[in-house]
Amino acid sequence: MTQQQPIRLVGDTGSPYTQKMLALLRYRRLSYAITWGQPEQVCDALGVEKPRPGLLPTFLFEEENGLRAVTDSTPIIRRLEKMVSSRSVLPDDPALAFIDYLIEDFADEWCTKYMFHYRWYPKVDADNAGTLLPYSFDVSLPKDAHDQLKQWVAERQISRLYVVGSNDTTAPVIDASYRRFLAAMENHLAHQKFMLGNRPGAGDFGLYGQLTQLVGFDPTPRAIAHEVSPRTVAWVDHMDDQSGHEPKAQDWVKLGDQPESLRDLMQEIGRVYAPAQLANAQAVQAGDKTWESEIDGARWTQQTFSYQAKCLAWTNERYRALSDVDRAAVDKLLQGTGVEMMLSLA
Ligand SMILES: N[C@@H](CCC(=O)N[C@@H](CS)C(=O)NCC(=O)O)C(=O)O
Repeated sequence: MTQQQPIRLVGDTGSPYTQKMLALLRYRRLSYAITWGQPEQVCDALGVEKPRPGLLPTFLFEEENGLRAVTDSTPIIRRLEKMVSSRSVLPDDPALAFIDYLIEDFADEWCTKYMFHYRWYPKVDADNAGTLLPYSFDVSLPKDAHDQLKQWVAERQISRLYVVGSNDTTAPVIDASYRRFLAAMENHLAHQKFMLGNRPGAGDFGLYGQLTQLVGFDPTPRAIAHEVSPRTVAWVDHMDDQSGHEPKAQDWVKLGDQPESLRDLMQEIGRVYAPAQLANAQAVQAGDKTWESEIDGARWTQQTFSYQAKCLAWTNERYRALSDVDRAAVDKLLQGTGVEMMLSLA
């Protein structure tokens, strides 16, 4: 598959998935052209059909019949790998590739709860985001328009906190998970530069995307990151541009040779993400619009998402596709972490 470069995309500075993909494009040395703005407007201007749901970032790929607008960073990463194979972010070793996929999924679907919660739940952060996001849409916005947009954005996003399950009951659970996640990162980065060795995988870019906001945009999670994991703060700056990193095949560290610290990260996935994914998938199956479960000893209620049930099904498909030897390597790492329970779907 070829693609005329630069690769075009539309996104926003305050969007973690936009930052995930920009850093990935830089690392992969794929030339790109980003338009900061709303994909709907860009699609309208180009006469391109809008993707549904409309999400940031939106890529504009040249296909046989012209430009096509495409969303969802995880499959887009795989599409880019088919276009250009060098400087891959997908480990060749299937067991390692599975763990990389798990980390990317956790970053995209759970760490984004940290991001959205801290952005809009604490007053100081909501005020910061309300002020800055309208300027991220238009830096020259006149004051009156800014005031109006600030109010509109803040009201809209605060009213959507329930979507990620952020409320008074779950706030301490999200906070405790974020701190444990950072502690695991601190420990792990003391051993190696990236999650699975000395070259970044798709999972690193997923985590990076969320952390650009947590460390770089929102004051409360930034202060926590500086307190709990200064290595993560420095890592975010490095991940931003890895264009000069020269990866070698042996830079992926086999699962059996990974430092013990990788397990801490797996443990956090098993502790919070696995029960959430299972409860959500059950709710999708039962046709329930919301679900409730116990996560980390507290009551958790949130809206049901069919997309996240698909994520769980994909993870299970990948797990089942592993050879016996590779599955045994994955099982050895995950044993006792709680992740196992999300890998037993028929
Ligand atoms: N799974 C998608 C998620 C993208 C996503 O949720 N983007 C957010 C912004 S960071 C969005 O566009 N949300 C819709 C909205 O804000 O209306 C991906 O990986 O690209």
